[in-house]
Amino acid sequence: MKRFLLMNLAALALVTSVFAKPIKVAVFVPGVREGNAIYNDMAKGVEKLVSETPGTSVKVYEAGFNQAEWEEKLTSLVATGEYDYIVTSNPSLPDLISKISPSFPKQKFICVDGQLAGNPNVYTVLYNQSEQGYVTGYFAGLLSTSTLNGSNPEKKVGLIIGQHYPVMDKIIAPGFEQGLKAVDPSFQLDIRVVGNWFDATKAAELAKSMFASGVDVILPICGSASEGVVKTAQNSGKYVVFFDGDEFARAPKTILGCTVLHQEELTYNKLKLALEGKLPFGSAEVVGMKDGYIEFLDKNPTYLQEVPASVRIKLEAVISQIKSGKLQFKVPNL
Ligand code: RBF
Repeated sequence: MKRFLLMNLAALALVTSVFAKPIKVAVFVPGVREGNAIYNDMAKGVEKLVSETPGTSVKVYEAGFNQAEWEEKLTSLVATGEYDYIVTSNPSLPDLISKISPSFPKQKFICVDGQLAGNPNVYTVLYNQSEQGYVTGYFAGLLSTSTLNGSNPEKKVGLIIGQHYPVMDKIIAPGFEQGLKAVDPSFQLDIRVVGNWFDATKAAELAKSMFASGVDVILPICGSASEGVVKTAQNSGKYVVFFDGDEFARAPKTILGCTVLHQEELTYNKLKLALEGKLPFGSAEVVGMKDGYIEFLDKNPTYLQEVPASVRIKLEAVISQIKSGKLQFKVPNL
């Protein structure tokens, strides 16, 4: 009887090793992938790792633009109990995760572009967007004061945002403004709000009125609504600088700079560490230019052709100061 039991146990061990439980990952997109580099790149990072890792699978769940539904949608996803890891990206997600996590103590979460320390089931990594804002603002200021045809003498630059949120109000916008004022302290930053992350018509109207008031460069951080800003800038002979993704191809003579987040690589690397049992759950990390996760795309042909050398030289000096640690930006507490 004992031998029979042992044989059965051995057979069971064999079966479980051959049919090892697959590792399932869900990507929770708080919005939609299309037209939002930050979300599309997160999903691409997970998909790439899963395609390279036998015994893993991924489901991408798009929660849409109605933020009032996100908590319920995330709770339903977690409640299936199917996923070993839920990967998401957004500074507002840590609060939702904190609400949900106590009811599902086995669920692990990885949140990029967010910050939460102290929950052993949650790992977060925030970008140093003080740096990203500063570099982009410094570049926008240099463009606005340059010899380019579309630049005017007014010291006015614009920022069009989807909505107000702490990372924007405490980190990105102040960083951008600081960069502008490093070019000339008399610069004024004109901030306008679309009210959502998709209304390109509204964003176009805002851009039009800003250009009419003397703005010559706009940074749109408003998701797919940015299309309205790009089109208006093209029609007005003005300029756009971008955050998050490589957007040059959308309008090569209009979009003159992109300070990107390497979100695909960041998501890939952190999930890989989790699968290897090495991700420090419970901690909140910050990454920036020095780590290679934020980059101003200074090798792009549009940038090299369209932007005057005098601008490029000044900008590159600032970038190398940041990379060497000579110029440092601390992310303020949220
Ligand atoms: N950024 C996007 O590109 N698309 C979005 O749909 C989007 N939705 C957001 C919703 C909330 C509630 C918050 C707080 C931020 C959102 N962001 C979105 C901004 C994003 O997290 C990030 O700050 C910017 O993409 C700049 O890197």
